Amino acid sequence: MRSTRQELAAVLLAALVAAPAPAAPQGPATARPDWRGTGVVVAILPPPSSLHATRPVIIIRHDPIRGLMDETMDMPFLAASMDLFGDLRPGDRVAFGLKDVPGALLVVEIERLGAPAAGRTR
Ligand SMILES: [Cu+2]
Repeated sequence: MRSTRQELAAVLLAALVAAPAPAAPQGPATARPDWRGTGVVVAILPPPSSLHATRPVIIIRHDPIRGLMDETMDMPFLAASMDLFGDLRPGDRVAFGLKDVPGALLVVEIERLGAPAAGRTR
């Protein structure tokens, strides 16, 4: 879809200019989210992936995020560490927090809402 392609491009661009993520996993307390949203996990891509060479990427079909994006869309977000994702799998409904950093939106916290997705396939 057009908006998804544009956002993919935006993430790739952002990846070029974004400062390196802090390596130390200090936890979400050190990174208060600027935005909070809900949605469904579409894919989790450990690095290296086609979307980023060194950072984990999660694609979330996010609900409208008031004040940020009014549409539901599939959108990739960068994360500092795969540890953030725990045992999340595609199909899981999640609540997440985003940190607005120069040129990118980072997922800084994410949790499953309700039971794991039914019929998950690895
Ligand atoms: Cu979006």
